[in-house]
Amino acid sequence: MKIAIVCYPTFGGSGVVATMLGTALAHRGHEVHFVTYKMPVRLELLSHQIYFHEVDVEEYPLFHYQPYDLALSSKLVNVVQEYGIDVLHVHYAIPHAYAGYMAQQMLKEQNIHLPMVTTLHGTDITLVGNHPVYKPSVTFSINNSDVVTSVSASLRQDTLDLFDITKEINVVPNFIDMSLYKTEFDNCDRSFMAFPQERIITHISNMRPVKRIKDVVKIFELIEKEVPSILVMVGDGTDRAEAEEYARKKNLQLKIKWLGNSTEIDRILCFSDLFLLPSEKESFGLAALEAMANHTPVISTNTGGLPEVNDHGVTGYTSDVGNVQEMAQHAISILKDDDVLEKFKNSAFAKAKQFDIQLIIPQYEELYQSLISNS
Ligand code: GMT
Repeated sequence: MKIAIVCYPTFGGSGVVATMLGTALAHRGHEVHFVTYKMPVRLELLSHQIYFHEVDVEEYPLFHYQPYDLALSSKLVNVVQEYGIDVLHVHYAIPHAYAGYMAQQMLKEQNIHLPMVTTLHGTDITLVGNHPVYKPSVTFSINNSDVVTSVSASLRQDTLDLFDITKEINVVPNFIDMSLYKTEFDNCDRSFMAFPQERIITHISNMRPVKRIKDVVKIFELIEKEVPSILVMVGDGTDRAEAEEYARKKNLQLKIKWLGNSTEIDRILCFSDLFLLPSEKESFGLAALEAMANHTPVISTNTGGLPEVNDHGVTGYTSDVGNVQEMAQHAISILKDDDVLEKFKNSAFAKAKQFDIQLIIPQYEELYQSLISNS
């Protein structure tokens, strides 16, 4: 099949999922065309099966806001005409599903039918999309997609609760390529990061308010009093400065390493003992799954789709949003005992296997195929 994928190319879960999906589809023999404004961060290899088409938005003094959705829909029309695309898969509803719909309408005028799959990722529904400014367009784009998928059962329910949806929503969970991870538990080299007696705790996110990164520091503050440990903070965003300031006030600056954005997520997770994800909202929690694939148990909130990934008492623990005391107690119970830690590490890895890419990609292929056969 010839598949066009639209996504955000930055450090965000939806872009990472779209990039992994496209790469895996190309390995399975499909021709994949990424259409976005920048090369996706995790798209390392351009092979003859993978194409990247950059959406250029012309600066014009009259425009206070540049019309990206217009440029994207025009680019889609050009790519479909030039490469004979069979199916369009847009990740994140805003504005991708809207631009995809416009491209479909323009192509219809030329008797070209372009079926569209829209994957809902989370904040496009629970935060931004739900805002009255966007809601009518998001509702329209979802209802007019040929197939709609959501990355968790919880996000499916949120979508049905928040919008007037007439379309069926298929749950296709996020995934991970387990062939990249070792099957035997193996401590990666941690000597350059921490002293031998210290546990390594990690958090990875885009550090926006929804991630509650000050809670990460507060949880660590409590853990560190009981278990010698360091905290590795990966990512960057609006809330980083305030959390750093809090850490300084609490004299934790020597115990916390702020690494900024990184393309070496697996290398970092490989030497981690615990992953913290105290988010306000999380439709799935791809970072938690990446941690688990690296034998790292997860302390998270019980919001959104997180309980579908993180099994309470098995792969880690889940708590109510903001309950830093309980999250710290759970973390300490895992970290203070080598045997308990190893048991959690192994269970986290076993659960991650349920989300192996090999089990999920055929679900997308089947959806594409059904659309192509019906056109
Ligand atoms: O909030 C983020 O981390 C980025 C955001 C995105 O759309 O790029 O992530 C959302 O999609 C991810 C991939 O499907 C999910 O794993 C995240 O849980 C979801 N984030 C939220 O719902 C807050």
